[in-house]
Amino acid sequence: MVTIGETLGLFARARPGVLRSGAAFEFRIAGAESNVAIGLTRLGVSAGWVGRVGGDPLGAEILRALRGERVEVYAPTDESRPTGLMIKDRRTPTHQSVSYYRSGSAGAALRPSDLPYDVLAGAELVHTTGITLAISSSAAAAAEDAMTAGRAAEGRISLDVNYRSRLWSPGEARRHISRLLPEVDVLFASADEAGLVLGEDHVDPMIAARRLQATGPAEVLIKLGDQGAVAVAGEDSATAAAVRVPVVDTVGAGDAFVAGYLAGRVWSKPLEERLTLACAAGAFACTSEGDWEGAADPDDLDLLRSSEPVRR
Ligand code: KDG
Repeated sequence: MVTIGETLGLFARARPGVLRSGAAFEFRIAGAESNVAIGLTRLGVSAGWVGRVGGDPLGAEILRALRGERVEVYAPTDESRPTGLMIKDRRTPTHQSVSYYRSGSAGAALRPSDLPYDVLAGAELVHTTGITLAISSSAAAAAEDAMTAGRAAEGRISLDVNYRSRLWSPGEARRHISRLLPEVDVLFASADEAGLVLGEDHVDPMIAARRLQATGPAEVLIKLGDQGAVAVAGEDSATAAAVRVPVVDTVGAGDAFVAGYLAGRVWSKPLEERLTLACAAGAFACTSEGDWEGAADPDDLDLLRSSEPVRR
């Protein structure tokens, strides 16, 4: 599996409170597509990430962290641009807000000539998100070329809508994503994102999944957060309840869900099992801080069924 997108340096407030001088921050990295790649490698599926980083400490940390998670990295270092940055403010224990400092970043300068075409030709699946389509026209062109290369080699294409209102308008997102749907095999969306792409609000999730399927993707997954998820694949359909967990941080749960589903696909699990695995992986990611740090390995998923607080 190969994912394509921008990975950012991330400064996250260590404790809830007002953002003022003296506030303590933790330094991490984050990016929807590399989160998915890590989610896959944690589950034991080999995965690569394609991007571009600046020749700065943030870029170096991205390369180190992804390689440390056994992700194959295909990312030139751009000495003339900074690595993009994200600041996560936590005003209350349950409320986070994100500011991006990514315009003109190395990641946004990703372009088709950066793509490892030989690797894409051997990939079982190429995954990207609406974020990569939104950050710049060259990154969107790279994502679309990667999709074309993956398809030409009979790989599958996976797209997570991942709408970010700070990056583009609903109309821009709808037009761009709708144009690509005939080329997509597996589509992930939240209920709101499904409505955005369909141009209709409050559509029943299963009906939305079938309507999206009619536009191209054979498999459509609608993520419903603490309500679970629904899926259609060809004629099949499935629903799964959310797994109840103590929630620490929900950011990145959607990426872990995607990784769980795609891992189930590689392992040729039936639709219902793929969806159950996706929900378990998404839930597990909520139990720790960070956009990818809580991604589950197969043993972790057993913990969701265990009532023992300490294993010895
Ligand atoms: O899905 C979580 C991502 O949104 C996060 O890790 C950072 O890629 C990111 C973004 O652009 O918001």
